[in-house]
Formats: sequence, C-alpha cells, structure tokens
Amino acid sequence: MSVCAADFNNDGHPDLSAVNYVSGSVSVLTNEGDGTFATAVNFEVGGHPRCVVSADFNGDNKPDIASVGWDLDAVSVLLNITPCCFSTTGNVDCNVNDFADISDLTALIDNLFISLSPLCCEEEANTDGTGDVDISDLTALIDHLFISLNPTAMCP
Ligand SMILES: [Ca+2]
Ligand SMILES: [Ca+2]
Ligand SMILES: [Ca+2]
Ligand SMILES: [Ca+2]
Repeated sequence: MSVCAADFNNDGHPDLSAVNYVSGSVSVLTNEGDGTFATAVNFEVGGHPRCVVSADFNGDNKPDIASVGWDLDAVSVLLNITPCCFSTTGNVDCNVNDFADISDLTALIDNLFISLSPLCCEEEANTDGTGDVDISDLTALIDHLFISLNPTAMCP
C-alpha cells in the first residue's frame, strides 16, 4: 500500500492519493477541509500499481501523480488538469483562499514587464477574460482595484 499527499486542487488542504493493487487503479481523495475526505475518485493505471508519488511532472505548478507497478514497464503518469482558477479571475499570485489585491497587481506587472517568469495560473491572470495575458488585463485589474471596482472576469 502506498499513499502520498499533495494539494491537487490548490485549495490549501492536502489531498491524498493511494494505489489499489488489485483493481489496478490510483485513488484520489479530496480533503474537504473539515477533517473529512470526499469519496475516492479512481483512475485506471493497470500493471498492479504498488507505489505512488506526487510531483509536478509537466511544470504547470499543479502536482501530478505517477504510479509504478510490479511489472517494471508499468509506469503511469496522471497529469493534474484541475482548473487553477476559482470563481473570478484576478488572484494572480495564486495565494490560496485569497482575492485580488495589490500583491496580484505586483505579480502581473512582474510577469509582463520585469521577470517575465511564468504565472502560476494563466487563466487566473486573464483578468479581462479575453485573449492572452497582456496589458489589457493589467488595465482590468487596476480598474477593479482602484477605479470602477467592477468585478474581474469569471473563471473560464
Ligand atoms: Ca486540496
Ligand atoms: Ca503538473
Ligand atoms: Ca492575491
Ligand atoms: Ca486578456
């Protein structure tokens, strides 16, 4: 039996994944944040999995899962496609359970003009809800924070 913990849905609560040797699957149990876990969601991996690890294999800042089976070639990777954007956009720095504030403005300016480093969540930074992440998203975020106080775009 192998279990690993990682925050798969980016809500600040560690979730669990576990291997099911007999059924050839990996279970993911989402932490409800109140000490209980949601019903396991199973993903077929085959190959009698015996060990599961979590790491960000594709570099999108979301933890993924890999399982290794008794058969040496039975390595499976499950990429995490959980959306990183909840309700409305604008929480560009991806602080969990946080809303759009000045540190998000700093993060967006940094991404666009200074470090050009990748964002933790492209969808989250598309504050105007259209096209790519660009200066018009910065304008929308400034408008949201200081001018009209209009809500930012809904998450896709
Ligand atoms: Ca979680
Ligand atoms: Ca990932
Ligand atoms: Ca924030
Ligand atoms: Ca945009």
